[in-house]
Order: sequence, then structure tokens, then C-alpha cells
Amino acid sequence: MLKNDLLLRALNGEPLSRPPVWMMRQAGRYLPDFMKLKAKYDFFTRCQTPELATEITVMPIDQIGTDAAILFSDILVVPQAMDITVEMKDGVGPWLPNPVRSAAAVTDIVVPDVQDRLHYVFDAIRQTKKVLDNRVPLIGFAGSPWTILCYAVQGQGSKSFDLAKSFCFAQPEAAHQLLQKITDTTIAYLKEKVAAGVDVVQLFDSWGGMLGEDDYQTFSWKYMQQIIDALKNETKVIVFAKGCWYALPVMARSGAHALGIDWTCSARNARYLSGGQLTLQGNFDPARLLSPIPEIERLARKMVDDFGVQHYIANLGHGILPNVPVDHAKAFVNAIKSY
Ligand code: 1CP
Repeated sequence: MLKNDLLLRALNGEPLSRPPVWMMRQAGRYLPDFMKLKAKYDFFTRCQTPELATEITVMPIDQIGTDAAILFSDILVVPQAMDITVEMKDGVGPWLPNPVRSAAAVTDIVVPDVQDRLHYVFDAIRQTKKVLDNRVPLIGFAGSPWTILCYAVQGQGSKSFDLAKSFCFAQPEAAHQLLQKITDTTIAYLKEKVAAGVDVVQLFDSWGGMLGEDDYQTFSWKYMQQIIDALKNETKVIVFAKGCWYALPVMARSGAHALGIDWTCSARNARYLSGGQLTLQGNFDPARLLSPIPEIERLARKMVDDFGVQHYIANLGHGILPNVPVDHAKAFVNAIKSY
């Protein structure tokens, strides 16, 4: 039995006296103890060594006091398992030296045996569950097929993902084949994460907002819905699609247990577009954690006023920034906990 099950109760729509709070990307980036491990071990060593992944995952629980843990890993371990080479370059971020840009390249891509290729993730989940000792739930995650395609085709991060979009629009058949292979891998991967012990899964569609409303349905949502359908009866599913407020009415009918909201969409609009009763998660502007602490506390309380205590998970509207002072992150979390 979980000692703190606020997150699960919010996902069930149960009445609560305060909302649960966690922060996207809380397991890396800004904690000084994480920086020490980052200086010693390269990125994929941290992901692939269950002891390190466990230590990083538990840090924000011990040091910040969030109501949930999110496993330290990355969305790009999925294309890596599909034999698409992914490197992490200092100052550049993800770097894929052989991007997928032709129908022939898509044909060559395999849907792997996830137990074989990603066993280190499942080992990390089992170890983390032991160390957490039921203090808080553990969230597992995956990127959306569209967001993974963005990196697989573009070859690196981008402000526009122009090569990824032109691949979809010029070679739609190959694009759909690639999206389906990523979807099949992701479903198998998330099912194994659930079997290994995660309590909740979150899908990150970080670059969904690069697409217009119709293209979003065609190239992203169609595949997200397949993943939700495959997982919704086995675990709780949170969907975070950045910049995709226009798709909230469709998402609200999908069977997902909660929808993530970014800070460009107001609580009022998000409630209106999602029909009012669905659990929403968000949406503090991550850069607002750089405000003075009294301002962070005031804005965090206002956020709960705006969303309401019920059917709500307090969070940021995207990942925490690396330069956020630890006491600012703590002030945000404590403002919610004392609401
Ligand atoms: O060496 C390092 O530490 C590099 C920084 C880093 C970290 C800490 C990367 C590279 N990934 C991660 C971990 C990570 N990535 C987590 C772990 C849990 C946590 O930090 O709480 C999670 C949930 C992710 C998910 C992720 N990776 C997303 C989706 C969420 C989001 O922020 O939108 C995306 C888009 C990525 C790709 C990625 N990996 C790393 C970087 C720098 C990026 C983004 C690059 C870009 O802007 O395109």
C-alpha cells in the first residue's frame, strides 16, 4: 500500500483536500547532487545503470518532497532500441548521426524485443520501487510517436523540426510506417514498465504543437490513441501534449486519466475545452521558478485557485529549467502542499 497515494486518487477523480504536486523533469537538471553524478558518468551510462537511475529518481523525493517520482531515463531510449543510433552531445543535446529520411530506411527499422533491448529500464524500475518503499507512486514515461519521429528524422533538436515535417508531408506512406513501428515498440515498452512496477505512465508529446490541428490528428493523435487504448485498463495514463490546446476536446474523450496543460493555455480555457470534470495537470511557467520566492508562492496558490483543488495535479507547464535554485523549487512544492 502506498503511504502517499494523492496522485492516484487525483487520477481516479476522488475528492482531495489539496492537489498532489510533482514537476516534469524533476529527476535531472537542477539538483546539485545530480550535477555531481552528471560530471562523473555520461548520459546513457546514467540511464543504463540501474543503481544510478534509482539514485537520481529518488533525489527529488528526499530533497524536494514531491508527491510522485518519475523514473530517470529518456524518451530516446526507444529509438535507440530500434537500432537508430542516438548520442547525447554536450551543449547540443540529442544527436542522431544516421537520421531516417527515406522509405528504404524505414523498411530497415525493427520493432525490437523490448525485454532484450531495454531490460536496464525494467531493472531500474524494480530497484527504484524497493528504495521508494511505497512512499510515493512511480511514474514511467515514453515520448509520443510523433515526438520520437521528430528526432529520428531531424537528427537533433530543432526550433521548427522542418525536416521531420517535410518528411511527413512529402512521404506520408513512409512516415506512417515509421509512426506505426514506433507505436508498436512503445506499447510493448510501456506494458513492460507496468509489469516492472510503475504506478502511472505519462506520454510526452513535446513537439505536438509543431503541427496544425488537422495534421496533429493525422500524424500524432492517431498513434497516441492506440497507446492509450492499449494501456488504459492496465494503469493510469497522463497525456502531456505541449502547445496542443486545440486538441483538448478530442483528448478528453480518449480514455486518458489526465491531460497535461502548458502555461500558454489558461485554467479556464483548459477546463472549458476538456469538458470540466477530467483531471488536468499543469501549468506553472517553468521560468516563473526564477521569480523571487514570495512571488512563486503567490502564483502557485493562484494556479490552484484557478484550476480548483479537485480533478487537478499541480505541476509545471513543461520541464524544470537547469538554472532553477533548489529553494525556489521547494517553495513551489511547499506552496501547493500547504494550500
Ligand atoms: O546529460 C544530461 O543530463 C542531459 C540532459 C538530459 C536529462 C537529465 C536529457 C537529454 N534527458 C534527461 C532525462 C529525461 N528526459 C527525463 C528524466 C526524468 C526527469 O528528468 O525528471 C525525462 C522525463 C526526459 C524526457 C524527454 N527527453 C523529453 C520529453 C519531455 C520534455 O522536456 O519535453 C524530451 C523532448 C527529451 C529529449 C531530450 N533529452 C535530453 C535533452 C537535452 C532533450 C531535449 C532536446 C531538445 O530540446 O530537442
